[in-house]
Amino acid sequence: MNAQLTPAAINPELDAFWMPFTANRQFKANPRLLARAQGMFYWTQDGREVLDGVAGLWCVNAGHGRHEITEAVTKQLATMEFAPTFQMGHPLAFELANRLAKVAPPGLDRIFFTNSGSESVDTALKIAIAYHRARGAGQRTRLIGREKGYHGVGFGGMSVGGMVNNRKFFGSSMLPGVDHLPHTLDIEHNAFSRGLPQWGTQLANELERLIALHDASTIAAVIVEPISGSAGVVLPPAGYLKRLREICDKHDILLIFDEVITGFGRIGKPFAAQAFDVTPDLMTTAKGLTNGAIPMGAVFSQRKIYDAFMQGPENAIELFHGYTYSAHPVACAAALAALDIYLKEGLLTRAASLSAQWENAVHSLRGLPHVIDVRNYGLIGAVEMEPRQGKPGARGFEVFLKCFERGVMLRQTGDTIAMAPPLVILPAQIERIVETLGAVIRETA
Ligand code: PXG
Repeated sequence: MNAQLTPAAINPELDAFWMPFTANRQFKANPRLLARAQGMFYWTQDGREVLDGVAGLWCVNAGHGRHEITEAVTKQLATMEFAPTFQMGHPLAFELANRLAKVAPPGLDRIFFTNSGSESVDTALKIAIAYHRARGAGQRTRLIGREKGYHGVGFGGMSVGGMVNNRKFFGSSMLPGVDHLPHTLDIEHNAFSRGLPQWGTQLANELERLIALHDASTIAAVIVEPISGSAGVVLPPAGYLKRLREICDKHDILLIFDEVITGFGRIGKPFAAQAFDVTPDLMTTAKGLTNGAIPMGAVFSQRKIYDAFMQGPENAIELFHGYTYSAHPVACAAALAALDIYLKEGLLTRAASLSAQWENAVHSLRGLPHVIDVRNYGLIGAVEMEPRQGKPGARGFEVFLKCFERGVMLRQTGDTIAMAPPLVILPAQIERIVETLGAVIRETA
């Protein structure tokens, strides 16, 4: 009976896996299966070598197959595969939090563990609301996100997010009391900016308008990505994040940086907060935390926020929130090993020394057919192409696919190609990424 209801499968062995954020039918008709990885490369199931231009999915910052992580994980699995962190603890959780606090932006030295970026975001939003309540400002429950923002797929992150496809299918199931700042992508003023765009700092002042509309006394937090990746790489205009910080300070509103992509060295400092010299109250991370090896996220909190919860009877739970796998011992082992590699090899700042070459390389694509913008910062790059008439995303997908067929894996969002290679990339590999992408764009109508 099922067979009559569903179209005949081309690859029945691929049927059962409902793939995330994927055109399932298109993929299963022409699958791209990765089987092995080492260093800067993947190998497909049929043995083809593919240069990884996007660090897996913005997470494998130290490159693939790091034996230090494998060994730490293997050892931890053999020693103690699981331990609860509700009313119990294990040493690696405390060690990891202490070590992370040392590389964190100033004051962000209280750390809550999660299993993903989405969980980190929902955790940070809940902490922000509960923090105000703990200080007697329980009416501060509103949240402000931004158009084109991506904060994962939980109900909280979806609600403060601003990518329309991630929202529209879920109807009215959004959190109430959420508003959005305008996004900062302005090709008309800023096309082909090298590094941060100069135009658009004043867009931060829109926060004052939303505050005037709702009154500051109702607003808990503002959440933004310092640089957004998912929406196709959107950069903050110079001075924009500082302005957001000033406005939040003036009105006692918490500022949350979602550093799931920018964290762990992506833009030349451990975190974007340090690169842009703007310190948030809460910072969400995941991805590079374990080099992508084991799922894990972390929310970094200013001490004043943690301290605000530490009141009432000592036997009372201060924050009614957490996950079975918060600070999972195997994830902690992976994160500690990843952090060792990052520090030993200088990877948390390596992007800074490569960024000039990277910038020149990606901007060499300016002037190619259909290219309407090139954006870069640290080891992040994007090339935006004009959409085909009536077929948004088709050109982007074709370019992505041809690059993959020629041995370079990139990310496609609509007609934008995003690049974010492992931070161990060699100069010659930067050239290879850009040469392949350039050749493909030249021959794609
Ligand atoms: N916040 C930000 C800023 C992100 O970039 C998340 C939260 C959610 O993380 P999890 O671990 O729940 O997926 C992300 C995730 C892309 C792409 O194509 C980006 C992400 C995930 C998948 C694809 O750019 N970012």
